[in-house]
Amino acid sequence: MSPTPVFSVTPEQCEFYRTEGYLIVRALWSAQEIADLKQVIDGLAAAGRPIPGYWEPKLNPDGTLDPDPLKRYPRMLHLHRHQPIGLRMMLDPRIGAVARALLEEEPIACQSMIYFKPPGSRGQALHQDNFYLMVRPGTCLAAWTAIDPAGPENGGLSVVPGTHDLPLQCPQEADGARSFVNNYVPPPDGKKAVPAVLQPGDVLFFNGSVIHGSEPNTHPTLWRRSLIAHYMPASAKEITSWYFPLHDFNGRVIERQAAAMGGPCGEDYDWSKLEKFA
Ligand SMILES: O=C(O)CCC(=O)C(=O)O
Repeated sequence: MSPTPVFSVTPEQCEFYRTEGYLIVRALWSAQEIADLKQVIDGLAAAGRPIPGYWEPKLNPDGTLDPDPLKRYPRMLHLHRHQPIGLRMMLDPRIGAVARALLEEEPIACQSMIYFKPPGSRGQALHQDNFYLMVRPGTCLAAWTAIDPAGPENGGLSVVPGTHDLPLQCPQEADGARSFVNNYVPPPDGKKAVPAVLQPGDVLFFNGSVIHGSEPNTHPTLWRRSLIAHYMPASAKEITSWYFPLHDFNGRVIERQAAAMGGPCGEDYDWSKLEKFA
């Protein structure tokens, strides 16, 4: 087996991340690695067997499909806990090298998940990830890997550049016809979301305060699968306990305090907590 290639981030890339709050690393994964991942997740999706707590598709007993494709193909949580390839990819040294360079310290892995996003799926309204992870002090870092080509035509991800220094914003109610999550954070005045156009194997890294999200997949045939992992700086003291156990890049379990708020990334917001948030 050939050794994993060394991966480095240029000073210009780090500077771009510091100014804009995100960075696209092209072809971090090889075509073969993406094909291997696709084979595993497509096999699980086709089988449709629930993975309790992590993936619970709704199959109509009469074999008919719900008009909402996300019922049949919801996102798959914590891939690293039930599929060896999920753990390998979450703790891959190349991801570790980029995360270390961007965080400017040792990263700790918090989660991994798969979005299938078949044609006709709703998107996820603009939001900030640290609203869910509640990493403190500091914020989390996302690594969003394109499994399929991803762009505006199939519900690719968009980011609002330069929003990484914003504090967590109080969410508004999202448009449920376009977003499967009710949490919406509008871009601040003068800023707008720009699409990240990605090829399979490209990875979009972004800071957990960056406002980002996706529109529905309106393409008639193209899926928009992605692998999303989150990391936190080793100096952070707390995170929502839903992400426990955390891992360092050697796979060792790392302990941190449980934050009082937060929950699974992309879960509906409980509006009764709004007062607590403010
Ligand atoms: O992939 C998407 O469509 C949305 C994912 C996202 O925004 C997230 O995981 O925070």
